[in-house]
Amino acid sequence: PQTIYRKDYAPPAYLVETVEMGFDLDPDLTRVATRLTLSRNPESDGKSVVLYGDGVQLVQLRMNGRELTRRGYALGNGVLEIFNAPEQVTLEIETAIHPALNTSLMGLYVSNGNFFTQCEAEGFRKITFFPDRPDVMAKYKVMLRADKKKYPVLLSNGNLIEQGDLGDGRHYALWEDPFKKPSYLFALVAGSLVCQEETCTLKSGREVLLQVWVEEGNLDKTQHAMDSLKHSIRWDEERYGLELDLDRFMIVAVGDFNMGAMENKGLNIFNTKYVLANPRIATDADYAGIESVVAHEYFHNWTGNRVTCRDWFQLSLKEGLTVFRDQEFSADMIGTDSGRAVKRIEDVRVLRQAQFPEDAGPMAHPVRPDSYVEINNFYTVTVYEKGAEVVRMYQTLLGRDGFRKGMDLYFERHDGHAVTCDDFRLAMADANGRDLSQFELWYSQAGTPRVKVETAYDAGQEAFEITLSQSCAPTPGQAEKKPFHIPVAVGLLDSQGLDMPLFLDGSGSAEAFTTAVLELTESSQTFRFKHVKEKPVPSVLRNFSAPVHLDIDYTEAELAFLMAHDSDAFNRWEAGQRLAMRRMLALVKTVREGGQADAGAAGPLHDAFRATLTDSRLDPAFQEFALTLPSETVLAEQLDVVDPHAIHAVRQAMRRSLAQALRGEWQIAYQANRTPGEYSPDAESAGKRGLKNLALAYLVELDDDAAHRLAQTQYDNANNMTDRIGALAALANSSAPGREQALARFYEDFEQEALVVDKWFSLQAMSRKTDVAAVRELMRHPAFTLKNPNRARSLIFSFCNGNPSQFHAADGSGYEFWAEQVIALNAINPQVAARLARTLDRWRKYEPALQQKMKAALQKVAATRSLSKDVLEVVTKSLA
Ligand code: HT7
Ligand code: ZN
Repeated sequence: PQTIYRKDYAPPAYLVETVEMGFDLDPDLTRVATRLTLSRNPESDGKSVVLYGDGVQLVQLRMNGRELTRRGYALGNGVLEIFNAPEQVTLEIETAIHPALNTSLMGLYVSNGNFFTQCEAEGFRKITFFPDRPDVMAKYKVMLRADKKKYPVLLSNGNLIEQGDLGDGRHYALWEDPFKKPSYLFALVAGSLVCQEETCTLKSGREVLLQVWVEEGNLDKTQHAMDSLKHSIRWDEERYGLELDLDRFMIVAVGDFNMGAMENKGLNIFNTKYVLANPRIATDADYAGIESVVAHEYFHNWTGNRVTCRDWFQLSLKEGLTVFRDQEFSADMIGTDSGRAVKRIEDVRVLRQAQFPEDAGPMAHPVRPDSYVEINNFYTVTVYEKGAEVVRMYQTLLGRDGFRKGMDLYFERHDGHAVTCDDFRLAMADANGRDLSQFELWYSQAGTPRVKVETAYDAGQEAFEITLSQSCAPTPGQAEKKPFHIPVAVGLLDSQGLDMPLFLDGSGSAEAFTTAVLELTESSQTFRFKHVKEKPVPSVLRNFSAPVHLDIDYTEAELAFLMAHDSDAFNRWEAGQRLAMRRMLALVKTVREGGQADAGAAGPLHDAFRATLTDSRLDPAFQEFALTLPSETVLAEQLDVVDPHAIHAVRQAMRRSLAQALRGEWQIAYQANRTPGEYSPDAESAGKRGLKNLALAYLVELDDDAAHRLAQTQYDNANNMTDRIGALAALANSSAPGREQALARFYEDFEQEALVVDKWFSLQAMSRKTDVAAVRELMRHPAFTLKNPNRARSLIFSFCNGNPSQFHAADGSGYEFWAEQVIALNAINPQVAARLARTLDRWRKYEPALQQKMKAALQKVAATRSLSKDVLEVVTKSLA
């Protein structure tokens, strides 16, 4: 397959002004009539109109009123080229498509009898021939016609202009979107749906209609999504002065969806997982996920839709920025300082768990990639989460006010246009009178930089020096890296654990502050603090001020001290993680050398954990994170050769020893954090439930009768899904006599709720008791299907990515299973298959015996006939 390069970007030869579409909707054969008005682009000297089509049948093609013969155009490899077209062109295109056969869930497809579209990134070309690229922005008018009984609701972008009967049992609706948009933001929905609607008065006084559309029977699960939407609207007005520009904003939930949600202009389409919630079916994490995804899609209306991407290499322009905005929104919704810190910890955990490994593997790519084979493979944690970190660094460097000035200038310059990551950076620089040219390297260089910290204290001079040195390992195609511009936030703690006032030499500021943002721009730099009265303990990279690995030598005593005293909550958490990590890595080494995973000697860690667990001043949500050991994936990242079984054994031993040593404290925490009464998903209650369920999970590690009874009682008495699933997960990992019965009962109680059945599959897939054979058995369950992405993810992905000790079975049976599923999914849904294909991309990091078996599984997939370019790109790059 062809590789597309960023350097080859050329503006389109023709721009589209208006798009009029007529859909005659039928699941078996839908006809689409499209009329485009185009004009030659003064920025291009091309003379051909270039349209893309993917799997669509061309029924008719007319230019300026005349049918085009095969001499006037060429059609091949998904490209329709009309040669020597005049300056102004009207094209009439008729296509035929087959929505019911479309299992890729891209373009127009059918889910549970209703029609939906998904056009990002290149799905519009599965509907009609079109210059389907984001720098072609046009105004759309869309006529939908369909059977009135089966499809009473007909929705598209913008405003409803007209609707009525067609007389033959069919009806129509005409929609007009007043804003220019790229084709990837086009959407239609047709079917039997119901909605919750509310009006909302904007700051300007304008009234808008908000709707959340779902299948019948789900109206008792839409309130949280609606509330989240209203909060998002308010927040964007207040924080960025950005108002909703439409009179009507719709969210529609669909059960078959490749990703989380899609920001189509005025008609957001969502995976049901990110809309439907009530206490019976949704956990605290689900509630938080809905709030952040609703916000994310809403925020795209400005960062993505009003200002969009010039080409798909710029994807992070909208995604990194919008993730940053949704992260800040969620933090503000919690409202407390400790809540903000917990949110930051959560986000950094995702980064370390998923993005750092990606950045160190064969699929590593810059935030703004240089090439791709299949753009769908680049909706990655690097583009999204590292992209958000890059945006956050502007705010760290420029301050909140400076960042806001940059945002204002960005919209002033680029509203209504398709632009690049450079345009965003220049807006930030110009609005603040700063030179941010070196900052560009965050977009163009892949890999996670390493920052090494060395310190020296001179008591006589009362000076403390911090030397920061940076490096970055090679990544595919990038052997050498230039130094990044890295903001490193630093504080100094005195012997009481209090922040010292900081006087940074050369800063020109006499004002004392307690956190300094050091700007590391060279390979190595020394920063000198004056008036430092005693030897401090430095707190470095506060609030995780840059997405880097930090090499710093702390003693165990210093880590325990930071864990207890640092005013920066993120670094308090970080100190605990370092302490645990150090102990666990030492044990992994012992196990690898044939020793026992004896975690009993972890005295300082037990003391530090006990102190955190029993400190009643701490926020329970913070305690939960601080008392959770680094994950097996994060541990694996620290090792040159990964032995997943040794890692698993050590983490388990450590959990058991913490359960044993702190048994009484866990029991007290369990009781103290009950949340009796009516369920509420607010952060405070959710934090308590989180800590209580962590206490339960530790206690059940002891696998004794008392713990089994505690879990069983919690299961029986739960009035919400968080507590129910917390208890069930604990039971599923135990040898409790009631384990099987609880699992069976859970299924019976919830078999009508697809999202809960997903949880049931997922929980079993990730249980330590579930091996490959058990997963195969679960696949035979009548509720299992590979065709629904949520269901495939709940069982297959959960097992392959979330159950390392079983997936990496020494006989390679997990890898054989993985290959079979990638191949099966490839035929159904290449995008989902390619996601699963990523599971083995770090095979070279594993111990040789496993490596060999992983390689064989990858080769098996690579050798499969009719492999999609999605999967082919992943396995080829993995094997390279
Ligand atoms: N911008 C949306 C991306 C998306 C997507 C991409 C490819 C295939 C299917 C998809 N569904 C959604 C989601 C977002 O980041 O907001
Ligand atoms: Zn997005």
